[in-house]
Amino acid sequence: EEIIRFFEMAIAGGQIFVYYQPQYNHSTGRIVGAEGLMRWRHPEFGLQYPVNFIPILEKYGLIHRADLFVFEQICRFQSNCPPSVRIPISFNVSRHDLFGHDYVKELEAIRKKYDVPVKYLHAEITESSAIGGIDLFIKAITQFHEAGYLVAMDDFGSGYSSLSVLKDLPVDILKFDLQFLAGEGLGGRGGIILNSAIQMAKWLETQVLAEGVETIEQADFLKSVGCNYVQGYLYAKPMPEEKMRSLLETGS
Ligand code: G
Ligand code: G
Ligand code: MN
Ligand code: NA
Repeated sequence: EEIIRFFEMAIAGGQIFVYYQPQYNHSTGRIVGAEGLMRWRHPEFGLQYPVNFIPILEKYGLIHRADLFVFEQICRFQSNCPPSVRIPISFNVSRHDLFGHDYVKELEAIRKKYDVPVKYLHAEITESSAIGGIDLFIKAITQFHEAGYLVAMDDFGSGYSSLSVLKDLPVDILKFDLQFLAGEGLGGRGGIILNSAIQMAKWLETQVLAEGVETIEQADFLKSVGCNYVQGYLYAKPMPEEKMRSLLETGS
């Protein structure tokens, strides 16, 4: 009770907000999308990143409330964005959002309130949270698709049963996290696996986006294996809403 009230106050006080990290087509240099990332600016402890507070929100049953709030912020951003420069923005879905909620219905009510076309909102589910209960995700993906949302699988390759998760979850976009190579260059096993996974995604007619791209070597490798969509510090760090808006409207 106490902590729920505390969190509502954090939301009401503007402490919870969204950063945006652009995604690029590096063969054209154009921004093709962005990911919305939750931030918490605590009056005492400063800017907090999801690793530090999402587990707490999950533990206290607050992540559902938080994710709906983030989704609403993204919808508001989209509704204020001139249609000529609008791009799809992805929102993260926790497995807790899907338990005991008609989540897609809840999202749809918010989206309609802001009158944002569904093609400008992409759902992101994390591969690792699908393990140990895939039925929930199959059902959710079906509902997302019926409502017209594209679905991305986040952190693909970082879990331990990527292939079986991929087989059962009909996602539209695979996000490869280059962190899974963990310092190892792209010349070794990691590069071979990444290259093969990219070709596999193409056969599955699934789009591929590499995230966590930090170096020119990684970018060149991705180009050479035909992975055109990228997100990472090499291109742009997550940024505040105003900065993202200006990037879209003026190009800088
Ligand atoms: O922004 P950062 O790279 O620190 O985010 C780390 C992770 O936190 C992301 O990969 C994502 O899994 C999770 N995350 C970020 N924003 C949200 C959000 O709005 N909702 C949920 N459920 N997870 C998020
Ligand atoms: O949802 P997901 O966990 O994929 O969110 C991506 C996280 O990774 C965010 O917290 C973001 O701040 C972070 N991130 C984005 N680009 C890079 C990068 O190039 N390198 C590293 N180490 N982290 C990144
Ligand atoms: Mn994500
Ligand atoms: Na990720």
